[in-house]
Amino acid sequence: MGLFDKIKRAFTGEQQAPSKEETHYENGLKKSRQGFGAKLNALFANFRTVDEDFFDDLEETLIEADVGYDIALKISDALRDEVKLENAKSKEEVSNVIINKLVEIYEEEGKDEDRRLQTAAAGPTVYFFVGVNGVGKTTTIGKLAHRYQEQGQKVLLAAADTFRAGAIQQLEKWGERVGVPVVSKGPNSDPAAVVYDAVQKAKQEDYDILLVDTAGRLQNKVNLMKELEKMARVIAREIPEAPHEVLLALDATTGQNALTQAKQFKEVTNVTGIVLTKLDGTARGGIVLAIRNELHIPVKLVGLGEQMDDLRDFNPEEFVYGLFKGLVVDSKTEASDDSDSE
Ligand SMILES: Nc1nc2c(ncn2[C@@H]2O[C@H](COP(=O)(O)OP(=O)(O)OP(=O)(O)O)[C@@H](O)[C@H]2O)c(=O)[nH]1
Ligand SMILES: [Mg+2]
Repeated sequence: MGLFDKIKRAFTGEQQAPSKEETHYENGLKKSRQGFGAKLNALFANFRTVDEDFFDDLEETLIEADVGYDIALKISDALRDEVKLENAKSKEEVSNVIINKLVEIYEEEGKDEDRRLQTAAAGPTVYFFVGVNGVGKTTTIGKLAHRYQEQGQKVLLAAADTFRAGAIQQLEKWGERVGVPVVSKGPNSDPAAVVYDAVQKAKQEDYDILLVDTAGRLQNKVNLMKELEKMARVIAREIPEAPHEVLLALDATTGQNALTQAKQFKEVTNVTGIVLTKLDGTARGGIVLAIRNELHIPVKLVGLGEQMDDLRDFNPEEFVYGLFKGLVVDSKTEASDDSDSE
């Protein structure tokens, strides 16, 4: 069943019981769904006819939901075409065109996307985490360490954020909580030296996976980027095909700012995947659509909370479904005013 059909079924109450994963996404996306849904519902509440005012309002609503300027324009163009063809007049038809088009653009942009995390054919797999301060790198490493540990893999962490006071202890705390060792040196030591030691240890002691934490901030941006390049070089010298992933953490609550960060990191590191954190804390899940449309770097993992278990592989279908599902249901119950009562 196509994604749009699935969403339609949810509208009409014909959907099957959600899987466990669906439920997790739905909980994590509650705010986004309500925010997105509330915005589009407000738009439709004032719906009389599709005129220039409506197009303006639509574009504004979509931009506010963080889908990005590009997508907002594409949607309103698509709607213009449908209106010309007289295929969209009623509120329901218009809303269908919008959602259908959003899903279509999203699927089209992502059709060659590989979301799997790459692993080494032999020897340790190395994942290198980058991102500005506070986005959730260290937390994601803790969660991922927990996941691999549970799977019976031998996990090692590298505390290469030697810049921020407390960063090493924070990672060590995760190491203790999860039960995996952490390679560290003192505060302000050379992060590349930490990485070197960690890679050596991972090779000599047959670790399956090494997760490298890095600083989100140095004296300035140039220094930070240079430092990241240096670490990546050290890793590649010791294990030629490593790092197997350069994972950029982006905070979903920062909206379009996250896109700017991604473009900057993309220039200096070979970012292979995005970890979109704090999706549970934003009402603007449209950022996922903007990322795909503008960056062409796959979102591979999503953070849905602060706990060890709150990390998921990104499942675009469940995500988009979660985003629009409430909308469909809400438009059905438009007669009543308490549609936000979940
Ligand atoms: N709600 C929520 N909070 C998160 C998530 N991921 C991380 N956080 C919180 O965000 C804050 C910052 O996370 P860190 O992991 O320390 O971020 P960082 O990128 O390592 O930051 P620096 O070390 O300063 O560069 C912490 O309070 C985390 O608990 C998430 O998916 N959801
Ligand atoms: Mg950190």
